[in-house]
Amino acid sequence: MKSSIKFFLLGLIGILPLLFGCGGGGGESGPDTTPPVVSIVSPANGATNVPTTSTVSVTFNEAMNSSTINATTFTVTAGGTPVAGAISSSGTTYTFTPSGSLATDTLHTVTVTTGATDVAGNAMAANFTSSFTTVSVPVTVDVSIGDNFFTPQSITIKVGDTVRWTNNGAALHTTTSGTSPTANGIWGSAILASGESFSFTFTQAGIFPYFCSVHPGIMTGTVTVQ
Ligand SMILES: [Cu+2]
Repeated sequence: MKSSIKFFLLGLIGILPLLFGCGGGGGESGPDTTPPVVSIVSPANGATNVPTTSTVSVTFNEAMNSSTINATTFTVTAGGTPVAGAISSSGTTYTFTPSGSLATDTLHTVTVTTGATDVAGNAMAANFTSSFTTVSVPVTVDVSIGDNFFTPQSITIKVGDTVRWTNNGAALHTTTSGTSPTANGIWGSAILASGESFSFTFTQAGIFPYFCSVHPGIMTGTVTVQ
């Protein structure tokens, strides 16, 4: 009898660690209940002069159920009218590629609805919206060169527009970018005889002073590009 009690006690000691030990591993987390959010949108919200060949992409902060990101839940509208296109994905980024060029000079709205869910099935807390405006149709604006002035002296154009200077005077003149008398190399015509023209297309916004290198300090002008 004594030996059987001893074996029983030894056995009890042997299983104690199984009953009470090894509890410190922990680290298991509860189910994912956090709504996903759009962390990056391209073009950026409020962007202007967006090329009409742009695609539109949204990047989520976590893995999504890709079947829930479709033509119903991820849309682009132009002036309220849906834009036709296809959706593709790479990682957590979903890209809308329009079927054709976007409309020019138009406010576009990007929407991702709460129908989009993450892989755990959590919907976005609210619809995501963002907007951007496409470039306007480029135009050519004329500036007349006289003896000795530019007319109009100051003009305001949009990104993508072209300025065409024409020498309507009798003397020789140039149009040279920079603050007179220092050229900055953005553009510079050859010396223009009467009747000759020079054109330059502005691809960046900014304020661009220029002058005539034949008559520095006398002939200056400014192109403001928005
Ligand atoms: Cu001049």
